[in-house]
Amino acid sequence: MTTTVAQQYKNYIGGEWVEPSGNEVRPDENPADTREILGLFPRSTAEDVNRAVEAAAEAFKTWRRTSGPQRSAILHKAANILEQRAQEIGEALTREEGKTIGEGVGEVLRGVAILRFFAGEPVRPIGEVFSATNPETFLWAERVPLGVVGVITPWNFPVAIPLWKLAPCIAYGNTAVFKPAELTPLTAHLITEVFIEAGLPAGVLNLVHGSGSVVGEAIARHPKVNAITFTGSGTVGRHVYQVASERGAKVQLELGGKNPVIIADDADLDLAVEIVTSGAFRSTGQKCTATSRVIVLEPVLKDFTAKLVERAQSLRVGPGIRPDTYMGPLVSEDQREKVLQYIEIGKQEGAKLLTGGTALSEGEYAYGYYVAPTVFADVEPQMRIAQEEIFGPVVGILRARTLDEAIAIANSVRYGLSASIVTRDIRKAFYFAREIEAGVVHVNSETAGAEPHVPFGGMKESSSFSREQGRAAMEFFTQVKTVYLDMPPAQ
Ligand code: UN1
Repeated sequence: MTTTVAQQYKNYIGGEWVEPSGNEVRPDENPADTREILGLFPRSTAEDVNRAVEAAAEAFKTWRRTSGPQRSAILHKAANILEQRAQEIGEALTREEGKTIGEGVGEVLRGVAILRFFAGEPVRPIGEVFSATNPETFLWAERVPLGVVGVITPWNFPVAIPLWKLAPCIAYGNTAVFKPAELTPLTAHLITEVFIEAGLPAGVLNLVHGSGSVVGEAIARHPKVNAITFTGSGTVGRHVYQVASERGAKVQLELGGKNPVIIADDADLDLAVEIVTSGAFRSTGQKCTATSRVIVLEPVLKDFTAKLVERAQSLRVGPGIRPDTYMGPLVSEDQREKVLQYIEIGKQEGAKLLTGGTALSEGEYAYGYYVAPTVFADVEPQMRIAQEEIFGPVVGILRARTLDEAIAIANSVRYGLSASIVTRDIRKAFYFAREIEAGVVHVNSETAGAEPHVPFGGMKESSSFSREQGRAAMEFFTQVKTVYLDMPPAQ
């Protein structure tokens, strides 16, 4: 890899690529090979946020009045452009975030599906008609936009998550100030290009690069930002919630998870191993929906554990750009440090390290943030590695004597995002679906993954009750106006 002069990128405000107010920049590095710098991105200031919010507020005046079919046409066009650029943008995603090329291109195609779903929304019903007490009254309730929405997104799905926020935001007539994660600005830039090419009017989407503590904070505090949708860590999310809700803004949070898979004593163990491997190690475990606890019924504990360890050891770890790689690097040095610290904590707590547990830094791993797929056994429900989100390729095995005990363990965490059971017994599946505290429940499939046309979100500390994606997205991105229209007396 030779070092070339990195391109300097800009913000996109009011329909133009603009220089940030300051001159601080941040290099965007490839976590699989840190010698590669993908670009230099602005570390913007509150002044840049202010410009973007003003542009979004100005654009809202006309965008809210554009017709549904018009908005629909732009989103359909964006979907087609993104589809044409899937390979290119998928590769950029892999080089920037580290996930495998299959996952990178797959995520872009998922973005296409998200855009297509939300392209349909402006031409579907947006309200209800009621019968009023007075027969001369025409009474309806309609969904209207909120205004300027702050869209703050994480690095782990740098195409899908921005799109599943921006597409409904725009579809329902709002305008956006988009602050992507500092670790993945290039994909945010490319998504913005797609919307521009699709003919989105100036000011409807504004992109401001920079840190959470400066740019995110300024968005949360800005009086003209009517709503904020945030996906990221619990600590930051709660702070955003406090700051923004205190001034009366609407806030939506999608936070962490500590997602369990229960392996019932009748489970197909090969299927169970595939479900856990994919859930725990795809995207290097960096999904809020990743599997991090496997709760295994005693009769199958020994067999399942042996098979999982064998499978984890067989995974090809390497740069995501190589087609045969199963698992890429962690996204950054900080994330790798955090994961390695949790591995130490697990060992100190008395969990048994069965495989992995170390950074990989020799040979082809020398310039990347790699950690071997890691499996712990003898994990107890109250251990920190069983309670706290690790966000890396680490999975812990817990034992249970009964299904009730397994479900009680599964529910014994602060989070409630996704959960799965592997069983052939429909009674167990049904009982699990009823008792588990999770916003997304799977039976015989992995904890990660989300279809674009159905509600997505968690219970307990995983979300703020509102759901993303599907028609459920409308609840956050709109408000209700009820209109009583009385016939005036005839002249
Ligand atoms: C998925 O499992 O494919 O940040 C989606 C996250 C979640 C999205 C997960 N909000 O990982």
